[in-house]
Amino acid sequence: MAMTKSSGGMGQTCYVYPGHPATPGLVTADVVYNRGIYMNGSITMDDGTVVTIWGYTDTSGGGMGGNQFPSPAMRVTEGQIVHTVLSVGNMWAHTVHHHGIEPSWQNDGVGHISWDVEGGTYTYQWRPAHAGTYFYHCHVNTVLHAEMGMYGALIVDPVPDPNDPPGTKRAFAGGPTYDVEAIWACDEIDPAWHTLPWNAGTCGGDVGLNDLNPKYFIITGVDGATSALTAPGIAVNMTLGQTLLVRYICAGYFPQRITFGGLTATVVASDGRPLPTPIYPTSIEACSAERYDCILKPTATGTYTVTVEFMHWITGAVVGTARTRINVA
Ligand SMILES: [Cu+2]
Repeated sequence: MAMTKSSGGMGQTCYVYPGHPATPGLVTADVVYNRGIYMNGSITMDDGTVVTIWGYTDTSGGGMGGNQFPSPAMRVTEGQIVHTVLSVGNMWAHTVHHHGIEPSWQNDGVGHISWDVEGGTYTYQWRPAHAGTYFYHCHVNTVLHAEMGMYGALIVDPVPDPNDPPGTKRAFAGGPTYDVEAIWACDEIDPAWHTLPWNAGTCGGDVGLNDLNPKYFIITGVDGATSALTAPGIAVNMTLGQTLLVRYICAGYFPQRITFGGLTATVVASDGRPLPTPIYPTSIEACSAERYDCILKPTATGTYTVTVEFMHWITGAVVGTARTRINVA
């Protein structure tokens, strides 16, 4: 395939290899995810500021799908053959990179070593080998596109154990069971970045993508200043005696530290692999794209405030905080 510079939608598009071919070795899938693109989304912060968001839509219902942030989750079972059908239509180039999954290079969605998808559709074929917590994101002008919100959760469940009662949920084969699940993708937002165009910096100009000054700190797409404390699907409501699995995803660029309001977490897996032995830290520090699977079994009713601190990558100073709650009744 010739490496050509595309004229692109914006007339000045460097380092884009748009000639995506048919997927090699395409076989019938067990699961299909259809994804489109939006670049006209927004979220409203607790102080009223509206920030532009880009992401993937779920186009399986026909049409373009809604503008969800984070993008709609994918959930598959270990060993399944999965197709992610990315249709960019007449949008500029994007990809889907299933972070932590290990597909062939043609299906890895890393534009610079395979191809960007510019115009039309590409089917990513992949097969998860390890149960755990992952996420998917765009890998075109990655520093910007991931910041703009082009990511979603990717959960790989183990094959159900035939000796388990039906409906039993496990973090991984032979791993701990859980009753309640939280998926917390923690991220920081620098509003200045969210005004940049799709190809900002790709032609070599300095557009400031080395200078991150976040003003907002979010949990799974919701402002962690106040809203995430009670947001449905983020704040956890459980009863005493239940077991909670927190799937913690560091979706930002600054290092983060999470604490669970006095609850003791048992970290059972990281980055899609079980730990040899669980660890019981009082806090967990995570770097960009790291994931930690944490089991929590509260021993008393109450409200526990979960705190995520975002630390400057050079000074280590805490530059922001996001919070949510675990309510145990
Ligand atoms: Cu993109």
